[in-house]
Amino acid sequence: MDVTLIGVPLQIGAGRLGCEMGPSALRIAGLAPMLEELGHRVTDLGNIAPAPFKALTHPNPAVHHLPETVAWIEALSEVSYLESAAAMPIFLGGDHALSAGTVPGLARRAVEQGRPLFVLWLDAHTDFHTLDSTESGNLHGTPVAYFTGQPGFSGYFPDLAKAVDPAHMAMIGIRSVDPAERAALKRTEMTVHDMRMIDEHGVAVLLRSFIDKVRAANGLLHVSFDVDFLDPMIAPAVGTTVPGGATFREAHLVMEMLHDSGLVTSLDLVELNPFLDERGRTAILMADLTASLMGRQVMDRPTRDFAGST
Ligand code: NNH
Ligand code: MN
Ligand code: MN
Ligand code: MN
Repeated sequence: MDVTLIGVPLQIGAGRLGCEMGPSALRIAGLAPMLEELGHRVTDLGNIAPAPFKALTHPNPAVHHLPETVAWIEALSEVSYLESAAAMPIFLGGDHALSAGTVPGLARRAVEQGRPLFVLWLDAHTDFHTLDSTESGNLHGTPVAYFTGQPGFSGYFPDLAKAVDPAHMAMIGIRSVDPAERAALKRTEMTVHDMRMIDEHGVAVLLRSFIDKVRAANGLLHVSFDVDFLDPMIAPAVGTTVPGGATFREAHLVMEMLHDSGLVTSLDLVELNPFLDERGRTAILMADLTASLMGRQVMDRPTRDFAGST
């Protein structure tokens, strides 16, 4: 497969600085050679830069770095639209505000291809705040509300070519939801699988039903992978650790099932903060999980069963 790596040194969407170094850490962890070893043709575009900033303020006084974030969204939505034409883009974050750019660009591409865009959100958080509801003002908490077309972004974030249908999304790993997000999510058809769902049913059952849905609709599948989906014991390099996350084995299983589905067309790797890492272990784990998503297996599997029993 042709794979394009795109570095996004964005950090002002998070509450602590450091995600700017994420793209470098993922490169140093050996992501490109790992993918090449699996037979992929990898092109690294280097890091992108934001569009020019325009002065912009929002009535919610908590909101910070709005002009910079908008400038990143503008640049990213264009890059993700262009780079998803012929190859699989992997966005090396950078904080999760970057998905407010990548996903709208992919949604525009999906319209052109006449296929619906589905999004798998792997995260401890739902990132479903609007500019009005965010209390931290950290805009990495807003991308899902924005790209699913919730009200309140117009005149601030760019207008969407096409909103993602919340019924085309699943969130897995959730364990931190603010009251305003909870109330807003209830009004949508979003599938939100919290950690209790994983504990009760196993992650494979939850993921398989989403994969089946994407396949039945002939959808494109974007995966947005926040480091804090993982348990902080195995992935300390993130500013917003929440205990009780996905284990090493659960995360690998998710990646391996996604690979076997053959449906994933783009990927965000976000929230890696190398300043908080322990000798690169989180960066290496993220690269390793990406390799699993891109086809690394322990043993070859005799058949790929697209009917869902993988
Ligand atoms: N919901 C919180 C906020 O909006 C936390 C968001 N932080 C994240 N999201 N890391 O993935 O501030
Ligand atoms: Mn997130
Ligand atoms: Mn998170
Ligand atoms: Mn692996």
